[in-house]
Amino acid sequence: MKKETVLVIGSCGQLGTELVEALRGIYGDENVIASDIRKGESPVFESGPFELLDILNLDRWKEILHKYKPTHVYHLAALLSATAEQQPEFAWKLNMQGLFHVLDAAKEAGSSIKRVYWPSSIAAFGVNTPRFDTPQYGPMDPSTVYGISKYAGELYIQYYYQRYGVDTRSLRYPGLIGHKSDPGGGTTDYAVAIYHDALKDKHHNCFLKEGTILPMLYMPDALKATLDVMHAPADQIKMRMSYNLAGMSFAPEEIAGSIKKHIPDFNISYTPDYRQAIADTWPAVIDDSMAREHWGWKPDFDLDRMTSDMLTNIAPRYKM
Ligand code: AKB
Repeated sequence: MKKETVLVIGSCGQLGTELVEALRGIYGDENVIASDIRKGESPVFESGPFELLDILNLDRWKEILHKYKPTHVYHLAALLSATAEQQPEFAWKLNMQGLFHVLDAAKEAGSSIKRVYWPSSIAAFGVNTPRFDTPQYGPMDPSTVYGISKYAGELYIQYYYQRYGVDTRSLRYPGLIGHKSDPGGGTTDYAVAIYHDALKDKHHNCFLKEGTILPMLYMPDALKATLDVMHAPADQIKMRMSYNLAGMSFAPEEIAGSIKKHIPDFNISYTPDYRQAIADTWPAVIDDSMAREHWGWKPDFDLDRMTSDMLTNIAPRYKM
């Protein structure tokens, strides 16, 4: 029987770095191939195979497929919401063409690529989506290129499942918060920077305004959800677009309040920029009951538990 070989595309980003580590713990270092357009600095990339891969380069993509014959592909390479608004044409190309390269490869490989994971986002929702208890199905009118690419991608992964039998799995991530690697180019990134600023300067100037409630998820929960949805038996995945997923929801002043419990003289100021307009089109609180019912999703972390874990883990970096 062929052993499982897992390929992670876009492995050096915030999620990829931690996912590669988690996958290597499950499948073995040599069986998880990390790949990205450039190599990340984390030691995790020294613990097993790493390949340079621009997913838009079809020849190189085919070379990697031929070399490793992956059974599971996690395709994470994308421009996030804020960066994508700075270069919308390239963002569309990367987010969509990259996905088609992966889906077409899975279609051609037949059953030898057993599963494909591709992340969607709360950015797939829009101003006409209910902001509270945001349902799995409802009005979807994303207003960013990133959000449009995520919604289109959701429809395409469902299409490849229905038409070609590609076993696609997907989650609509809220903002992801972790201490092992930094996010890049997202509207929710302040919720990571705030912890570093609190320890460094006891002050954070937030690019979103007070009262901007957004859904967020702590990285250990994001990893758990990703692995659980990929490992669930196919008959539990009863919905082939992307599952709503929730951990917690808070506004900047609430995360600041949670930090103040540990650092009483921490303070926050507000200078909203172009990212405010993006955040204003996103939901505040997600209804993830379908994920809970279908494959048993349940987050472990709330805001205060996350804050204490984040501060404990990043404090050593700022000790003089
Ligand atoms: C972003 O802010 O763009 C991402 C996301 C919510 O998908 N973190």
